[in-house]
Amino acid sequence: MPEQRKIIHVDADSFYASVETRENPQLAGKPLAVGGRADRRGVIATANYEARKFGVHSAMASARAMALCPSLLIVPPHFELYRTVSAQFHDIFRDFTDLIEPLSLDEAYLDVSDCEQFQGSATLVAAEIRRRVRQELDLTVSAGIAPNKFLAKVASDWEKPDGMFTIAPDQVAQFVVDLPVNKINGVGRVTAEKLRRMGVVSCGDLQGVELTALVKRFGKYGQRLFDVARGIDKRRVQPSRVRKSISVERTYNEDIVAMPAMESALDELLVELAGRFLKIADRYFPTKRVIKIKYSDFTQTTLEETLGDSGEPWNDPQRFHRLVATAWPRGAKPVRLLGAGLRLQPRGEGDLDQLSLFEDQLEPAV
Ligand code: DCP
Ligand code: MG
Repeated sequence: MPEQRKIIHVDADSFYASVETRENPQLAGKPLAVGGRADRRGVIATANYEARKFGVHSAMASARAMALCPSLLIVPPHFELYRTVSAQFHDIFRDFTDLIEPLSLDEAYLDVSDCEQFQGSATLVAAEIRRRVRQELDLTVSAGIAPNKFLAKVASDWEKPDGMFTIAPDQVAQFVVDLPVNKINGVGRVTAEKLRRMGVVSCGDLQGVELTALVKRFGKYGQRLFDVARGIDKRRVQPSRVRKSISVERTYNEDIVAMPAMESALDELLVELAGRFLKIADRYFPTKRVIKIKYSDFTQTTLEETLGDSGEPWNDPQRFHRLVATAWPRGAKPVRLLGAGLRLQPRGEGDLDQLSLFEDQLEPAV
């Protein structure tokens, strides 16, 4: 019989915004975002749930957020504080297990299979973690409890904010049948659309597609789709995961054939990359810019450049444009996929002063 794990996925609710509200209680109940200034081309890092009702969300231009919600308050981020709070979350987690895998400052997987408290009930452990976070840190976290990482992460979103949801082993089969495929981590707009065209909307539909067909259509990811559709995910909780790079990429419905279109596609990717990077900027700094191009005939090329140490912003669009302009002629064919990324180096404990640098990055270089 396969080994049964008990995984909890914990995710703080509107994390930066909640911390700011805790520090400054008169912000409570008002639409609030944390981010860069609208008049300086800033972007939103996160918004509280009041602001989300107006359509405000992470990675949105602050100017657009103000247009959607004129009463929105935008406060600047305090990364050192978020990092401290994150360490405090982990102090609480460690009272239950050492098997903790952080995904970002406010998100982590916990493997509590060997935890003996609460007669081994992962649901009761999660409830206790939530209670302690509320009591000791005056913040709320949501939790998902399930036999694996994939389901735990879906579950933590199920009753968000300030909620928890358990998927017991004997409920998995039932749960996945109706689960929309876009809830699968990694299934973005493009993949969801491809699946829809195959008649697949839910994981139940996905179960009806043969493995060979999925692998043919999606490559290695096909196997992953096959497994998660059945609620299977064998990935272990890996305590101290070290990242080496971060990237975003997009496949275009129509191939890109001209440089101006390429540049605006790249600019969009950079906004997304900035959002992703900001979530881990306290722990890593970028060392290289990377671009990836896949041509219409599926051949591909990548090019990277080392970041100068002159304090230049990593997300300088001009530098990314130049990289693409250099790499593209290698193939001189229409482009179907474009990727932008960063090679990363973990920060040492002594690098904290550099954090103030990242406050600027909420205002992308023009
Ligand atoms: N973040 C960011 N840029 C993004 C996404 C997130 O700077 N594009 C930061 C701000 C968030 C924090 O990371 O507060 C955690 O991200 P989450 O995706 O968990 O979002 P929240 O915690 O804000 O909200 P939720 O309640 O949906 O978890
Ligand atoms: Mg969160």
